[in-house]
Order: sequence, then structure tokens, then C-alpha cells
Amino acid sequence: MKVEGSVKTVILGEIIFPILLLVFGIYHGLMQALYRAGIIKDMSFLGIEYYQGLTLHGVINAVVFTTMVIVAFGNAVFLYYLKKPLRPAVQWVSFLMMVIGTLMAAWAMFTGKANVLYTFYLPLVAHPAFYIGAALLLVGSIIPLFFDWAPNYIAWRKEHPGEKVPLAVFGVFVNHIMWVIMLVPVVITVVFQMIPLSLGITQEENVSLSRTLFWAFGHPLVYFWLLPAYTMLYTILPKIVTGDGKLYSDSAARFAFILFILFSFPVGLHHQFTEPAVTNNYKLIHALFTFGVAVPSMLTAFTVAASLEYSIKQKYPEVRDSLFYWWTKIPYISLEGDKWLVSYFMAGLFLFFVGGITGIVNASYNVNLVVHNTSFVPGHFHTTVGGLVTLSLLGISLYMVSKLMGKDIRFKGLAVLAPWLWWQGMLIFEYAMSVAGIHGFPRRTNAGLSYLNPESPLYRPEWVGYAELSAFAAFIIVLGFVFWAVSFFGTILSPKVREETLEFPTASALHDEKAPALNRLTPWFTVSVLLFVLSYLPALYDVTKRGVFFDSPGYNDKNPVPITKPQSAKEEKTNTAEAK
Ligand code: HAS
Repeated sequence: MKVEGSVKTVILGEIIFPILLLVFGIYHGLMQALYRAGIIKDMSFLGIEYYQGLTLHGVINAVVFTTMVIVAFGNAVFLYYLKKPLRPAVQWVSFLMMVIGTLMAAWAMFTGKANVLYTFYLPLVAHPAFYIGAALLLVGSIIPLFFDWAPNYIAWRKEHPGEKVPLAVFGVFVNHIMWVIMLVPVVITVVFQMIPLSLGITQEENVSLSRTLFWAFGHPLVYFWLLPAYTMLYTILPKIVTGDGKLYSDSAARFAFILFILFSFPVGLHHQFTEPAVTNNYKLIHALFTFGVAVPSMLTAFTVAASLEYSIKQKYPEVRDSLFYWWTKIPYISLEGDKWLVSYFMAGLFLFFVGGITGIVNASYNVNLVVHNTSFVPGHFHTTVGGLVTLSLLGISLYMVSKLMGKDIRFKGLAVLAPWLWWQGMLIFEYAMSVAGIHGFPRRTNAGLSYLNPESPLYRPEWVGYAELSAFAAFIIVLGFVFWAVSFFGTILSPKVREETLEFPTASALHDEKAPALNRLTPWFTVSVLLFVLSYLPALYDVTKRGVFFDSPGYNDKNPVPITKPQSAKEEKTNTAEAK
């Protein structure tokens, strides 16, 4: 279909703008690996400090890039499948809010005023511009849902009574409603705790409360990243793997999304297993729900594998009786038509297999105590958000840009090799980080100045090899990104060769049962919100029983002295003055 001018510009902007920033994000990822391996032995490099670079790496890659491209994908999915126009005014307001917010936060980070890492909970304090910028980005990202997608969804359902909404629309819609729900706790801590502290209106805040509210957002957030990738795996991958492949079961896919609605929220305490403020029993309940939220991913693994097997066996009768030999027929490296995208999904799936296993390790309450705050955790999330999610978003960005601009994909060979380099690099990186983590190598540490410095009393020679291996892996990952970027920017800068269109290859379902319960979202979301609230009430009681607002002063990354004045210090001063 053809996309009218202004909306097309917005969608392209939502892809190209964050990708320009992603170049910095990826660069700072490489720098991290070099600091940690002791190849850079300094507090800063080229004027950017260690924690400043780490914040830029996390915020750009995991928050800005993901959010904006997910909104772009959502806009495109709604346009293409429902064939209803998006309102240019809504789109521009949303896009400009996201751009202005990102620029404000970027200013704070690039000037060193927001070295708070991408998990920006208290007591680390940033410049108000960081929080206000982040808020603008997040609010901008939900505007299309309220003013374009939801009205179009409702109108479509009225016009097509008894029909199922297209699966891609279902996935994107569910994901964005979850996004709105999960934003509630983080907005509370940003508005009522972080901004007042950073503006100097308050001098102390309840850190345990801030962390609990942050993680009530922080874990569902990972599914906000994941579900667009699953949407692509269910709709695009089965089709392009053979050119006319099928999704094994439409209901299984919808059921997986429904399970995410239920189980994505009551799990955030698994990031706080080591925090004394919350009673252990509540953490155990969240640990059990975490095993629950792994189930829809296992279901996805089954459905995707079944779709691949069915589609390949239909196409190649000679492998119909084979148990595993059909794997060899998957076009892992193919330049034919849209098959180049298969490499992004397959490389992502292979990484996510590892990410799933390490996620279960993290979730296992007592085992978590071994790996928490070690490099095992970044090992895990580089194969999830840095694996399947990033590869799917990079692939779909290149795909959408080429379609929307009417251009052929340039340097297609590089585009096909890119995800495999990324995959290989990430796999080595994951191995090095995980094993080092099990041996106690901490995350978020400029190790080159401490544990990996032979002159330091903290020197730990057993970590050196792993850190060096992860730096080697980082180079392979960056090379993969360079291959992708050459193809992406090459495509953008190449001349237009055909009509600008928007289209997504879409697999029809082999088993396409009606299952009306899976298409009514309100009951599922009602139960989900109830579960969310109930699972958090005891924990919120725990962290607020000694006071809701005041607890601890604010800090920055420079030294361990508070940067805001604690209430107790003020009281002490007044008492001393009165005594005199
Ligand atoms: Fe996680 C920490 C537990 C999934 C991201 N996670 C993180 C952090 C991030 C993150 C960013 O319980 C760090 C936060 C920080 O900075 O502190 N995670 C889990 C569990 C899952 C999980 C149980 N995580 C994700 C996803 C992420 C993500 C998805 C991003 C997108 N995670 C944790 C825990 C922590 C944690 C603890 C805290 C650790 C700590 O101590 O700080 C599950 O949802 C995973 C389920 C996945 C599976 C895998 C299914 C496999 C598939 C591939 C199949 C392959 C096929 C190919 C089909 C069960 C779908 C077939 C090929 C053929 C040829 C046939």
C-alpha cells in the first residue's frame, strides 16, 4: 500500500533518528569492554567518563532505540493491516515529543550531568533535564496508541464483526497497552521522587520505594522490547522462510500474548532478591511468577520451530521424514527476495535460546544470589535485548526503510552477514561474561583500574582472560553493526528505484481456530492489573513502613558523599544551634 507523505516522514524519522544515536550507543558498548578488560586504563576516554559512557550505552541502546523503532513498527503495522489512515497531527506530536525528550536527556548525559545508568533509580541523582526528557520520550511513545491505534482498532472491529484482528495488530496492540500499564510505577517515582530531589525541592527520598517502583516497570519493560520481535517471528518469519510458509497455530500465538498480559507484571521483585527491605516470601512469589512468564516464550519456541518445520517440509518433500535434517534447508544466508531477513530472526532465536536459559538461572531465587551484580547478568541481557530484540529491530528497520523509500537494499551481502557476526560475537561475549560472572567478576565496574590492574591490591588474575575474550567479542559485534550500517545508510542514500510502498510478508495460519476468548482483551487486562496490584501491595507496604518520602539523601557517581543535604544533618545542626 502507498503511505501518504507526512506520516511516512514520521515513520522514517522514528527509525533514522534513533539509529543515528545508536552509532554512539554501540561505540560506548565497545568502550565498556575495553575499560573492563584493562585495555583502557583510565577514568575517561576522549572526554567521556566510564559511568557517563555506560549510561549513554544503556539509555541509547535499550531505551531510545528500542522505544522509537517499536513505535515506528507499530504505526506501520496498524497502517498496513487495518488500512485505516493515521492522523498526521497525532504522529507529529508523538514524534516531536520523543525527539525533544531524547535530545534533553542526551544533553544531560553528554555533559556528564546524568551519570545514573539506564536503571536510573535513586539514590543516584541526575539533572532534571534527564528526567523531563525521559518523561517526554515515554509520553510521546504512547500517544499513537490513544489517538490513532485504539480508535482504528475499535472502528475495524465494528466493521468486521466476528473476525479476528490480524495477528500482527493483536501483538502490537497488546504490547502497547502493557506499555501504558507498566509506565505507571516509573512515572510515580520520576514525578514524585526523582524530579523533586533533583530540583532541590526535597533533600531525601525513600530509595527502597524508588527501586521497587522502578523494577515494577523495569521487568515488564523487557517484554515491551520482546513482543514486537515475537510479532515478527509469528507473522513474517514463517512466510519468508520458504516464500509461502505458514504459521503453525494462530491460537497458540495469541495465547502466548495473553500469557504475557497476565505474567509480565507480578515479577519485578526478582531484580531485588538481595534487598533486605522486602520480606523474602514476597520475593519467592515473584520468583514463581517469573517461571510463569517463561512459559509463553517456551510456547513461542515450540510454535516458531513447528512453523519452520512445517513450512520447510512442505517445500522440500525430500526432508519430510527427517527429524533434524530439515534444519539444513532454512535459508540462513540468502540474498533471494526478502529471505535476507531470515538471518536476523534465526541469529536472534539462537541467541535467545541462551538468553532464556540464563534468565531461568537468574530467576531461581537462591542461584540468583551467586550471579546477582556479576557480569553474568549483562551476559544474559546481551542475548535477549542485545540479541533477538536488537537483531529483529535492526532487520525490520532496514526492511521498512527500503520499502518506504522505494529503494533496493544496498550491500545486501553485508546485510546478510551482519546478524551472523553479531550472533558469533554475542555468543563469545555471553560465554566470557557468564563464566567470569560465576567466578564473581562484578558488572558496572571499571575493572581496568582495579581488579584487572596488576599494580592494584585488588588484582584478580583469574578474571583477565574472560575480560579480554569479551573485548575480542565486542570487536566482532561492532564489525557486525558496521556491516549492517553500511547497508542501512547505503540504502538510504541510494536512488529511488520503485514506488514507495508499505507491505509486510505475512504467513497465514495452518491451524486457525476461532477461540473468541483469546480475542477479548478487557478481561485479561483486568485480571492482569489486579494481579499486578496484589503482588505489589505487600512489597510496597514493606518499603514504606518506615516513612513514604524520606529515607536517604541523593548521590552522584563521583564520590560517596551525599550531594543533597540529609534531613538528619539539618536536624542535628538545628539542635546544636539551639543548645548553644
Ligand atoms: Fe531477564 C535481568 C530473568 C527474559 C532483559 N533481564 C535482566 C536485565 C535485562 C534483562 C536488561 O529473574 C538486567 C537488568 C539490570 O540492569 O539489572 N529474564 C529473566 C527470565 C526471562 C528473561 C526468567 N530478560 C528477558 C528478556 C529480556 C531481558 C526477554 C530483554 C528483552 N532477567 C531475569 C532476572 C534478572 C534479569 C531474574 C535479574 C538478575 C539480577 O540478579 O540482577 C524469561 O522471560 C526468558 C524466557 C525465555 C525462554 C527461551 C525460549 C527460546 C526461544 C528460542 C527458541 C529457538 C528456536 C530456534 C525456535 C524460555 C523462543 C529453532 C531453530 C531451529 C533450527 C529449529
